[in-house]
Amino acid sequence: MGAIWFASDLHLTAVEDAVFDRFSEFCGRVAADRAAALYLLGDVFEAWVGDDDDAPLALAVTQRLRALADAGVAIFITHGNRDFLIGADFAARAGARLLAEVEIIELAGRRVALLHGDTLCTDDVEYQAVRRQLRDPRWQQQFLAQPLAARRDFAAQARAQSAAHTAMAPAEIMDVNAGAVSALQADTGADWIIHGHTHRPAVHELGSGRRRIVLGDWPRAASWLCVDGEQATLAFEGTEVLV
Ligand SMILES: [Mn+2]
Repeated sequence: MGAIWFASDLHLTAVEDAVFDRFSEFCGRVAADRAAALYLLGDVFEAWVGDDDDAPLALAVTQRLRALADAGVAIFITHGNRDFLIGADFAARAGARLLAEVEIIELAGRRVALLHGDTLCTDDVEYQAVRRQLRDPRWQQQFLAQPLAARRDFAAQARAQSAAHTAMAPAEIMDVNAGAVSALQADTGADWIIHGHTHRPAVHELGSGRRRIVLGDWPRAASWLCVDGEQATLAFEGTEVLV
């Protein structure tokens, strides 16, 4: 069986951007590896305003993922806090499956919990309140009913507000809450937790062989976890470490 690849927080903004080239290269690598699966754990896009988005970026990412899917790579997408509006239409076109907020998979005999990671950042009370509003199906329905141009304006505004909040909030509340991690671990019985969102790539030992693996953000450098049989490699900030 081929390797299983994980990535998150690509925060793609435009095809002209260098990060898109990084993503394209990565797709080539995953294809050449004859990977079994690719898990994208949220914030592939810096913003997603609806599956009817006809911007060149949306089309280009659809093509890249579809090519992988056609080559036999199973593709899975978790919603991030930026691209939580990715829907069934996009997934179908890209040949991908949308995952639940927390998904449990088995990986080399381990029980693994996959999630974007924002739900673990419970110290950021202001963010969690905004999140509740944005995940409300009625809000989403109303938003998606607006013309594409209005949705793009809203997304640009939300990004500016989010950037201002990130700049103002104390660093520690932007990271995961230890209690939230313990609760997830207890609820799922996971040996490994894999997530992104915090842009703090690392391997945290949770005791008794349990681990929390955090993927890095792509505007800084390509970051991925590759699990190939017994071997797992985490790449971030230009280095690769064995997990
Ligand atoms: Mn995020």
